[in-house]
Amino acid sequence: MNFQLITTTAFCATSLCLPLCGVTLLNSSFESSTGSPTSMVGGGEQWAASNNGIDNWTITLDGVERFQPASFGLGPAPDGDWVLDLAYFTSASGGGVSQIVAATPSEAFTLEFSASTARSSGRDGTAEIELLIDDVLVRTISLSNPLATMDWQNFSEVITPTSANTKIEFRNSQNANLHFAYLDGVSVVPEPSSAILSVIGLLALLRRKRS
Ligand SMILES: [Ca+2]
Repeated sequence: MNFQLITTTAFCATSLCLPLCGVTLLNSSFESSTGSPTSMVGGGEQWAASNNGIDNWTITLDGVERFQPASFGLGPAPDGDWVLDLAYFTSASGGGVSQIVAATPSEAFTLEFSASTARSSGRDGTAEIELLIDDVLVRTISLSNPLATMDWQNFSEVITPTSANTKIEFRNSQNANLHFAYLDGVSVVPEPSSAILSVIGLLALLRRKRS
């Protein structure tokens, strides 16, 4: 394979990744909701797990908080206007969100997301965000920020699905009175090798049809 073909293939993989990779995460930035939050506390929407109104996501453990950081003078959200605090209100047992995505077993993809914590309002400036795939803990993100303002960091994790329906869950299992666990900008990116192999297969199929 020469350089031009590699370049062309990589371009096609990027251009065609959505229909090829088949992994789509909906409302990945938590911008939309349906219905009314369970309560409003300090200007933030409190969504109990029993009130599953954050579109396309299932609220897990006790619940989550959804709010617009700019309205609190905390700066912009990494993506859109809204973010989540997985440390739910005054819960001592945690909060989270999950979504089941259609995937191709063994076709790896990269999960990207932004996370932050802050030290204010009695919270100590640390937090742990857990990433679970199909209910199995695959990574714990330890956050630390001595400031009262948000300090967003970007993270990524390569996921190799084992089933056609892969459950992605983010959660915080700490005492919400002591931690902020902010999450936003979740996205799915196909692994280049998978995408390129898919494009190569598609090109081969087209060539056979023409011959
Ligand atoms: Ca957002």
